[in-house]
Amino acid sequence: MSASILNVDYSTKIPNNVNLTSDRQVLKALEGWHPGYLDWWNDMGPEGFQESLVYLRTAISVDPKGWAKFDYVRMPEYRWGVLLAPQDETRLVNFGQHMGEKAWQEVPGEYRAMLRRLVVIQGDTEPASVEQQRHLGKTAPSLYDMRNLFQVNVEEGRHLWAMVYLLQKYFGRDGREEADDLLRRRSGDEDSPRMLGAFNEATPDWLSFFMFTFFTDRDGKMQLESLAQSGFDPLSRTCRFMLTEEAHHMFVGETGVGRTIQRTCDEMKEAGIADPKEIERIRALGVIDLPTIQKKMNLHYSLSLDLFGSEVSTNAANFYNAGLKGRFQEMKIEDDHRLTSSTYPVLKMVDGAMTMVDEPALTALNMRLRDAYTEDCAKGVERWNKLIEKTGVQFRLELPSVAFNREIGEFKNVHATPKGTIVDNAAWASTKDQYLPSLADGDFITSLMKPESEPGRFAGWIAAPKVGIDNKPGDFEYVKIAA
Ligand code: BYC
Repeated sequence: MSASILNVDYSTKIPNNVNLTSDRQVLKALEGWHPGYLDWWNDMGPEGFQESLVYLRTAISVDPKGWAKFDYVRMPEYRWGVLLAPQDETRLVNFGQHMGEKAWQEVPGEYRAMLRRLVVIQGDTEPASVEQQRHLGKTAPSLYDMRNLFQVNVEEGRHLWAMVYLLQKYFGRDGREEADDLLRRRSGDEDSPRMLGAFNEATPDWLSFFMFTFFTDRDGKMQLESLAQSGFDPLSRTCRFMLTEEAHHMFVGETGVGRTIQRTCDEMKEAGIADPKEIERIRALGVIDLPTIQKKMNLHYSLSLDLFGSEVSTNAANFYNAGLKGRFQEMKIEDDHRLTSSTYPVLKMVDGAMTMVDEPALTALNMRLRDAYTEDCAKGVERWNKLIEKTGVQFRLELPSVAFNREIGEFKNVHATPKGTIVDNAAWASTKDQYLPSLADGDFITSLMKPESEPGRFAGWIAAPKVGIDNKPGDFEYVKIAA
């Protein structure tokens, strides 16, 4: 593979590895969109830190082994680029009714609307998350964490660019309109909200941010993996490179929650508190008690499950049949990749009871992806449990039932406890605060969110990381805060 495919052209205003200089029309369209993007970033991006120098990685290549360069950057000057994984000329459509055809380099006319919708939904989540997290810099527990937040933010910005490139290049005038709308909608706005539920929720504190990057970015991973299977090759190549960036976001979430847990358990031991349910005594130590961490987890997991859509979905079947959106790791699955006659077990509400029902595999694709997601989440939760176990504290975190706190799909009209018991409205109303963060829990967590901006120091509720970013020493100044 030649270096020119892997490396990024930084000589143009919009860094890219898709040869934009010889694609004048698209370059012009993207240059036309650029000022609006910068206005959006300045208005809706990290509040109060736009002038600060942040030690960020920037992609300089799409080579999996060495694509990033680290340096101090002011975020509005970050070089958001259009980067696609290299093209494989021999690639085929690998599933659905067009299986075996050459992968498409242009949008198939009959699937234009469907494909545009998938690209727009994916694109909409990226700026939404930046909006949700924009106020968190002010309460960062360390410069290390602040830098990680900003890294996640600029890369979500780049993921928006990735989708906007597809819209501008392949969808003509309506693609341009959609690209403008991506800058118009706002997370949580009453009149013009973001498209998917979880992206209109608040991210009020750093524990929420870590849970979001663990659970919601992991939905991103599953969805991007599925879109990376697409027969529409530019979408596949775009998503493949996005996935390499996504890994760091989930790392931030997993280690962030892990370090919170570590600190709580260490402080409990130090104070001689054995019972994790002694919430008031534990909180008095200035750390977040494990039952509250469980509640935050219940909330973010259930919000993220909603992002998979309905368990049984003709949309999902159509996306698959058309060859636009595959299954998680489609090529590792051994079957006919058409799913014309197979079935898949789906958990449904039947006569008021949760029951496994075999559904046609084609319409059960959202359920299947969600199952893979749950499995992936469970592994991370087990790693957190290992941390707790090592400290000797007796407590286990558990993913709640998939019926718990749902707004989309089979369980949207019932109330279920985290254990999966269906309860009536009155029982739900009186016990809900045991399962989900209450206002008082939120106030307590907020009270801990005091910024710590001395290099090498960490707020009292969170442990230091084991290693620095880019192997930097513990007291490295990850953000030079502008006065
Ligand atoms: N909220 O057949 P259904 C990420 C709508 S995260 C609101 O059940 P379908 C990231 C649906 O649009 C990954 N509406 O579901 C993470 C449809 O509307 P229409 C983002 C919802 O279509 C962190 C109707 O209900 N990427 O990257 O099979 C930070 C019936 O739909 C919701 C993608 O999601 C909801 N939760 O599946 C930054 C990939 N769920 O058509 C970034 C692209 C469903 O009747 N999207 N609806 O008007 C898709 O693959 C699918 O559209 C969905 C929904 C999985 C989202």
